[in-house]
This record gives sequence, C-alpha cells and structure tokens, in this order.
Amino acid sequence: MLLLQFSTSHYCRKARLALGYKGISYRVENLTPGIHALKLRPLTGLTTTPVLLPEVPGEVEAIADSTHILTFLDRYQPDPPLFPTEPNLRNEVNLLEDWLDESIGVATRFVYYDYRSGEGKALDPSLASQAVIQIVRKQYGMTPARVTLASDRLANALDALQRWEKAYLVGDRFTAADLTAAALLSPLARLPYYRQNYPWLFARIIEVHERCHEPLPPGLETDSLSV
Ligand SMILES: N[C@@H](CCC(=O)N[C@@H](CS)C(=O)NCC(=O)O)C(=O)O
Repeated sequence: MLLLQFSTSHYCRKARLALGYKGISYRVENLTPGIHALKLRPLTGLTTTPVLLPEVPGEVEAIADSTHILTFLDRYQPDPPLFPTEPNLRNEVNLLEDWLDESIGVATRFVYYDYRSGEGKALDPSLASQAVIQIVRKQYGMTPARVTLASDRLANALDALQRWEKAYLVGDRFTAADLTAAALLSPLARLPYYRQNYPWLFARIIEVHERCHEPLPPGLETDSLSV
C-alpha cells in the first residue's frame, strides 16, 4: 500500500497509526504543500491528505479521508479490530471519531499553529518554516478570535475525555476512538501549557504510539514527560 501524506499532518499520523496497528506494511510518499492538489484532485476529487492507495487488485484505486481509510483497513484486515462489532459500541466509536476529526483535530491545528507563530516561534524560527505557518494560518482563517474559540473547545474536550486517563474511550478495549484521539491531540505535545496541565494525555498518546509501532510525535520522542 502507498500512503500519500504531509509528513507533519496529524490526520496522516492517524492513518499511519492504523496501518501500524494492523501490522500492514506500506510505503509513504510525502507531498509538497501547494502542488499536492495537482496530484490528489484527479485521484479523489479532494485535496486533503491522507490518501491511501491500496494497490490491491479489485479494490478502489484511492481512498481519501482518514475515517474512510480506517474503515477500509478494518474490512481489508479485520484482526486486530479498530471498530467494535456490537452496534451500540460501534455507534459510540463512530460518533467520537467524527467529533475528534471534524471539531477537535481542527481546534488542535488552530492552537498549534498559533503557538508556533508566537510564543513557540523558537521551535523553528527559519524563514521557510515561518512562511509555511503563515500560509497555513491564512488558508484556515486563523484569526485571534477563532484561536480563542478553538482553545476553549479543546479545554471542554479534554474535560470530556477525562475517562481516557484510566480507561479506553469506548468499552473495554482499544478502538479507533483511542487511536484518533492520540493522533489528533498529539501536536499539543509541543505546547508547555498542555504538557503541564494534562500529563495523562501525553502518557496515553505515547502508549497508543507504542501499541501501533509508530515513532513518537515531536515533543515526546525522548519519552520524557517533562517540558
Ligand atoms: N477530515 C480529513 C481532514 C484532513 C486534513 O485536513 N488534511 C490537511 C492536512 S492536516 C490537508 O491535507 N490540507 C490540505 C488541503 O486541504 O488542501 C481527514 O480526516 O482526512
């Protein structure tokens, strides 16, 4: 299989975690932001990464959207499962996954890029990096008021996810909900505020990466939970 990705995208991390969890071998192709759409639109009709090319006879050529990639992988190789078979639990996982994708992953992006262009500029002050950050901020309309809304949304989400400190998010086993939360909240590992106030979150993120055989995200590589 071939994963078309942006190497730094948390949605692409989600797809890599799922491939790693299933133990499926795959290659990655890192796309260049800006010209990525030229390659992706003819394949999927969309411009977002990740896109998975299964390279399996009889399967579709390309799968866009991390949620569709996860459901494809669960059908392609059911063991170990990402989605429960019990209908109520499955609905819960689907709802959580959709909320994390559509709301929390976006809020994380806002808060992360706001930090990288201000207080966290020292992480990479190079002109190239700062230019990319400014382009992303503009592309997604990251005004100060919207960043404030995003950070409030994250605070509520982290309260709602408290259960994760001690248990799986749904039922009594690992599911796509745990995997999605780990991927989409992982950029917060670079922000001292979250590291200080939510140590349990990063312990969970590390655990999920280890389970899925995926290298730890930036900020957690040394497996130290200190800031
Ligand atoms: N809901 C999508 C979101 C993916 C997404 O937002 N990807 C961003 C990178 S983090 C992207 O490729 N943006 C480029 C674009 O929209 O053209 C998913 O789960 O795959």
